[in-house]
Amino acid sequence: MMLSLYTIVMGAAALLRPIHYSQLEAELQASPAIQASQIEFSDRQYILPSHDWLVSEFIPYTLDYFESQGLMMEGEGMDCDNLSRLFQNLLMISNSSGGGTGNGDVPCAIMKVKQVEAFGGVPGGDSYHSLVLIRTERGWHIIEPQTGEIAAFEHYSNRPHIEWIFF
Ligand SMILES: [Ca+2]
Repeated sequence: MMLSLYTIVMGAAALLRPIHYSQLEAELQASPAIQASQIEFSDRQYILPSHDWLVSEFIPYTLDYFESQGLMMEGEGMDCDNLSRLFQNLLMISNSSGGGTGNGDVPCAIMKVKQVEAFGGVPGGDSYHSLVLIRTERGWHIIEPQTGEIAAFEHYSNRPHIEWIFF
């Protein structure tokens, strides 16, 4: 089977303003459930993506991309951590396609949690789960890459069960 790669371009209008990792770190640590040792940044400088672009263009593109490539949950080689990383990497490719990587990476992290409460179509229980944490101009949000569901991080019920956040 021939797999084709197509990308969605994150143009200048989708990138809003620079933000330093220290601010991102401080915002996350404002939550009593999150310690500094649980957060790892790869860069110093990030740039916020447009929330509207994320919701109306990037998330639908990603779901369509997964489907078009036959990428679905199958064994440990294609499960929640893999789909989360693919989401993050597709966002990185979009930034590169738009020529914006010189301004920084998008603050999009892989988050490992114990999925105590259900979210985004994934049932609760005592299993570990991976999903995406992202900062837009409207604050912090979590995204379930399997379904595209997005919610404000402040309302995320599994916040006390976060293991780590990796940007
Ligand atoms: Ca895996």
